[in-house]
Amino acid sequence: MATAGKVIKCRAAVAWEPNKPVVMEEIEVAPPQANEVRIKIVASGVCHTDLYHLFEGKHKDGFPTVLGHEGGGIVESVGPGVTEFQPGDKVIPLFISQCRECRFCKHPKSNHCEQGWASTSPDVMSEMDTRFTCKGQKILQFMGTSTFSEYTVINQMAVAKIDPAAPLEKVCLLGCGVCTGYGAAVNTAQVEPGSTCAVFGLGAVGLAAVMGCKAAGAKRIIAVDINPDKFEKGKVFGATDFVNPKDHSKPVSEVLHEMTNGGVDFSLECVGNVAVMRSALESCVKGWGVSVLVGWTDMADFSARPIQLIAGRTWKGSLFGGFKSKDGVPEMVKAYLAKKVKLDEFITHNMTLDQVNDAIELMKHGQCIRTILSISPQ
Ligand code: CXF
Ligand code: ZN
Repeated sequence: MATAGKVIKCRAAVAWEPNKPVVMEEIEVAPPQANEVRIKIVASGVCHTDLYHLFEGKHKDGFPTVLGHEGGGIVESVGPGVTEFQPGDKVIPLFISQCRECRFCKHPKSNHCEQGWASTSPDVMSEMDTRFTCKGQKILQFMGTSTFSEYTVINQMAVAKIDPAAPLEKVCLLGCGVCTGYGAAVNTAQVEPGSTCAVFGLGAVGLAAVMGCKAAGAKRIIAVDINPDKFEKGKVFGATDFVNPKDHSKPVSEVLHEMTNGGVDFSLECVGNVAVMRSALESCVKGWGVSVLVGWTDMADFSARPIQLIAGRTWKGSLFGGFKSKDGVPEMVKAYLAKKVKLDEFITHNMTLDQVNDAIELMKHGQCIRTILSISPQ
C-alpha cells in the first residue's frame, strides 16, 4: 500500500466535549506500532454506549475522542510483529481484547481479558494511548476502537479477522450490540430448550437477546417494553408474548408471575436501568430462575431483597455476551452467512459519516434500532 508507514490524513467525527454535537474534522492517524493494525473502517453502527459517553457518562478525561465501537473494515497496513493480519483482510475491531495469555483468557468461563482498555479505564470508556491527532492535539480512542473515523489503529489482540465474503455494512453489528444480546442469552443465561424467558427492553441488544433465546430453544419469549412500537420487531426475532408495563397498574413482575404460573426461567435486562434490573430479577421463578444484567449503567447502585436470591434465584451480569471476542465474532459472522443469525432486520437507517449527528439524535429519541454509517468506500 502506498500509505503504509506514513501518517494518514482522513476524516473523523471528533467529540470535542460532552453534550455537544460531534464535529467532522481532518485528523492524522499515525502508522501502526508494534503489534498494531491500521484499519480502513468501511461501516459502523451507532450504539447506545456512544451516546452514553457523550451525554451521560462520568466525563472524567474522556475527551476529546472519536466515538464508535461497532465497526467493520479492511486492514490497510500492519506494524512490526504482526503475523496474523495482512493488508486487505476483512476485520472487526473489538472493544474487549483477547490476548490469549492472561488468566482470564485462559479460563474457559470468562471473556474479561486483562490487556485491553477496559481493565485500565472502564470509568471513562476511553483508551489513553492513541494514534490520533487533530489540530496539534491528542485525540483519545473511544473503547480502544474509534470507528467513526475513516482509519483507526488497534492492537492485534483486539481485532478479529472474518470471512472475506461477509458484508461489512451488516456484520459490523457483531462488534457490539448483537453479540452482546445474543450471547447474554446463549452463553451467560444458558437458556434451555422448552424454557420461558423474559427480555426487558427491545433495542438492538434486547432484540438480539430474543433471537438468542429462540436459538437456544425457548418455548415462550415475553418481550417487555414501554414503547409498544417495538413489539412488531420483537415478533420478527421470535418473541411470543408482549407486555407494556404502562398497560398495568401492578408491577410488571406480578404480571409476569401471573402469565407464567410463578415466574420465568430466565430474564434478561437490556435497558441499563437499575429499577428494571430489579423487576427482571423479581420476574424470575424462585428455585431456579436466572436473571442477567446486560444493559449498562454506572450512575446508580441497584438493590433487591436478599430473599430473592435466598429463594434460589441467580443474578448475574454479562459483558459482550460472554463471548471471547476474537474467537466469538468470526463464528457469529459464519452463523450470519449460514442464515442462522439475523442482522439485516436490526438496521432501520443507513447514513454517511457526515450524518453522524442525525444518527445520534435518532438514537437519543428511540427512533431507530440501528443506523449504519458508511464511512469509507470498500
Ligand atoms: C459496553 C457497555 C459499557 C461497558 C463496555 C461495553 N457495551 C457496548 O456498548
Ligand atoms: Zn456498543
